[in-house]
Formats: sequence, structure tokens, C-alpha cells
Amino acid sequence: NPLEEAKRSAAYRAVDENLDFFNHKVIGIGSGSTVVYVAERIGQYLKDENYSKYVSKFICISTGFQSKRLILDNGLNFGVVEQYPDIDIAFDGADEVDENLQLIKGGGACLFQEKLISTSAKKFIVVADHRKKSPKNLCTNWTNGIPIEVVPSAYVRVKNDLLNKLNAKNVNIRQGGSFKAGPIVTDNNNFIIDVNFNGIINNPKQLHSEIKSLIGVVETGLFIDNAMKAYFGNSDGTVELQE
Ligand code: DER
Repeated sequence: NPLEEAKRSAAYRAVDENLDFFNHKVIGIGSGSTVVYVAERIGQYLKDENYSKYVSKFICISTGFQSKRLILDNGLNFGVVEQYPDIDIAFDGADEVDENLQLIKGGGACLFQEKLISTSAKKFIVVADHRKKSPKNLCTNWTNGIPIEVVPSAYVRVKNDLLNKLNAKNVNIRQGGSFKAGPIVTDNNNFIIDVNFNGIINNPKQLHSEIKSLIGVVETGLFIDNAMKAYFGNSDGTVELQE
């Protein structure tokens, strides 16, 4: 599968080039389908006799239920951010990356814990396939809207404020579809709202602040001034680095 090859190439290269076996101890593991290969790669080092003495000392911090399974399924040590609030390096996917390394995340509805971990890390590395690289601004390729985590009792208030105060074009509460009647519920027992504004986002920093200030908003999927590098994998196995 060429897309999986692209994801794997980006993830392997990111781990190989950034994981410091001697100085890193607490590793943030994101959520989604690309970061699967980050955990897989670190698991390979665990089985390598030249590296296992270092990797067996790593503490891996999850960003949700799926992320926790990645850590456990690859035989890595699992820790919680309450015990390890200072993270050495975090790897995670993204839905779109703009020319300034600003991100849209939340396609997998894990954005809150992802942002808690990515902003607690000294280094935050994005791993993605080529589809996620925007030629310029956010919402160029990603048209599903900006994910927002909201307190369930406030979702109508947030919807109204997005439409009436921030002039959003459309606002959708993310539904479980054929998998769950009613809205999806996050690992933090909240709802996700996907909000579209008219076209591309020229000032994601300002938009994040405006959305974040609305009552009922827990966190936005705009990750501003957070990622330090992004690896984009291509189907032929080549990888582009943006930093
Ligand atoms: O929800 C997220 O932000 C995840 O990181 C996700 O969107 C990444 O997507 P992927 O499955 O393409 O890696």
C-alpha cells in the first residue's frame, strides 16, 4: 500500500534522525495511523541488542486510548503525564502543515491530549504522508474544518458563538456515523466540533486565540509555534523534511 509506505518512511526517518538514545528518556507518542510506525520503529530498537539497554529505560507517554495501545503493543514502557510532565521528545501526526509549521490536528479526535503532550515536550516532531503538506496556508488541502474539543453541555453555545461572533461558515458536531448513534465522545468525555471558515486560514495564531476564548472550548486543533520539524513521506519511500 503506497500510502502506508509513505507513512512508514516518514516515521522511521523521524525516529532514526531525532531519537537520542543517551539523552532522551520520556517520549511522547501521538495518535493516528502514521504514528503507528513511530512506535513500531522504537519497538525495533528495543529488540536490537545494541539499543535495548537504552530503549528499555524509555518512558512513553500516550495521547489517548489508541496511543496507549501502540506503546503496550510494541513492548514499550508506559507512563502518564501526571508523573512525567516534562517530556524530552514527542512524535505525532497532523492533518495539515502550513509553510510556517503551523498545524491542524484533531482528525482523530485526540487533539486535547496531543496538545498537552506536544507542548510539554522539548522537541515536537510531526510525521505525515505527502498529502498533509500545504503549499501555503492551513485549510488549503484539509477541508474538513478545524477540530475543536468542547464540553458537551456547551456545544450549542459554542456553535452559536462560532457562527455569530467569529463568522464561521459552517459548524458540525462530529457524529459517530454508522459506528455510534449520536456524537463521538473523546477520551476526555468531550465532544468534537469541526468548524469551517471561508477558505484558507491566514492567521492561525489569532484564530486559535479567538476560538479558545469562547466559553465551553477545551482546546482547538490549531497547533501554533509547536512543531519543530515535519517529515513528509512519499509513496516511493522518499521523505521531505520541513523545519
Ligand atoms: O488527530 C490527529 O491530530 C492525529 O494526529 C491524526 O490526525 C493524524 O492523522 P494520520 O492518521 O494521517 O496520521
